[in-house]
Amino acid sequence: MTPRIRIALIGNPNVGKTTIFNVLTGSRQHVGNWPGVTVEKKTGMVSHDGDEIEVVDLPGTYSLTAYSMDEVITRDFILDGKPDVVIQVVDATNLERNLYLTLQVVELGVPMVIALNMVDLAGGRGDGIDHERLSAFLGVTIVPTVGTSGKGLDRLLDAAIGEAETPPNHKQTVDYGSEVENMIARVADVLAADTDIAARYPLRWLAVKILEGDENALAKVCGGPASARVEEILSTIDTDNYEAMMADRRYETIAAILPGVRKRSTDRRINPSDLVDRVVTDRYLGIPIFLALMWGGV
Ligand SMILES: Nc1nc2c(ncn2[C@@H]2O[C@H](COP(=O)(O)OP(=O)(O)OP(=O)(O)O)[C@@H](O)[C@H]2O)c(=O)[nH]1
Ligand SMILES: [Mg+2]
Repeated sequence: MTPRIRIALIGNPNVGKTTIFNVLTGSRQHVGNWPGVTVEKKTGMVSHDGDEIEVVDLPGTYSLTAYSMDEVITRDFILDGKPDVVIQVVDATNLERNLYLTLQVVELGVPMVIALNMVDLAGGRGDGIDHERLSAFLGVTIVPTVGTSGKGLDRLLDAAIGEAETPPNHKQTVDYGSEVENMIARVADVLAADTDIAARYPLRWLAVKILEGDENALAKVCGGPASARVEEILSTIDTDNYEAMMADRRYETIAAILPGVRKRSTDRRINPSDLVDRVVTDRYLGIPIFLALMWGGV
C-alpha cells in the first residue's frame, strides 16, 4: 500500500527521535543515552486512523550546515527526499540549544511540527514551557510528548497529517539586519534566474547558505545560469564574517523568545539546593551569612 504521507524525524542528538520512531513503527532500532546513536536513516511504517504513514528516523544534528555528514544526510533528505512533513523532536529540558535547529528548519519553509519531548523531565524540574506561545511565535504546531511512554504521539501524528495537508504558515523569525538582508535579497534575486534551482530550493534559504560560505549550497548553483553573478557578489564579501553575523542574529532571536515562553509552575516544589540558594542570596540575610562564614573561616 502506498503511504498517504511521509514524515521525517529530525532533531538534536539524544532527544528521543529513535525512541519515538520505535513506538510509532514497532521497530527496535538502537536507542542509547548518548549522542550519535543513529548514524544512518531508517524507515518504518505506522497505521494511524486507517492511513499508512511512512516514518524516517534521521541522525541527530545541531544545525543544518554542511559541516558534518549527519547534517548533509538530514538536509538532503529534507530538501531532496521531499518528506510531506518534518517533525523536529525537541528536548524540553534543553530548549535554547534545540531552537537553533528549529530556526533553520523554519527558514527552509518546509511543513513542520514540533514534538516537545521529555516533558516528563521538564515538568519535574518545575520549569514549564508555554508551548502555545512558542507555537504562535514560530508559526509551528507544537505537541508535548513523552517518547518513553508514548504520551502525545497520537496527537503528534494528527498534527503531522494536518500540517502535510495545509501550506506552511511559519513566521519569518530571524531578521539578519539591513546589510545582510539586502545581500540575501540580491543573491535570491540572482538565483531566481536559474529556473531549475528556483523549482527545487527555497531561494531565501539557499541565499543565506551561500552567503555563509556553505560549499555544498554553492555547488548546487555552480555552472548554472546564476553561477557567475553569484561568484561576483561573493567576491565582494567576507563569508566568514557573514556566517558569524548570521549565527549571532539567530542566538539573539532565541534569547528574545525564551523569556516569553518559560513559565514557572505555581506549585513548584522547593528542593534543598534551591532553598540554600534563596537564603544565601536573600537581600537581608546574604551579607550576614557571608560574614559569618568568613568569620568562621569556612
Ligand atoms: N525521560 C525521558 N526520556 C526519554 C524520552 N524520550 C527518550 N528518552 C530517552 O532519551 C535517550 C535518547 O533516546 P534516543 O531515542 O536514542 O535519542 P535520539 O534522538 O534517537 O539520539 P541520536 O540517534 O543519538 O540522535 C534514551 O535514553 C531514551 O530512553 C522522554 O520523553 N522522557
Ligand atoms: Mg537515534
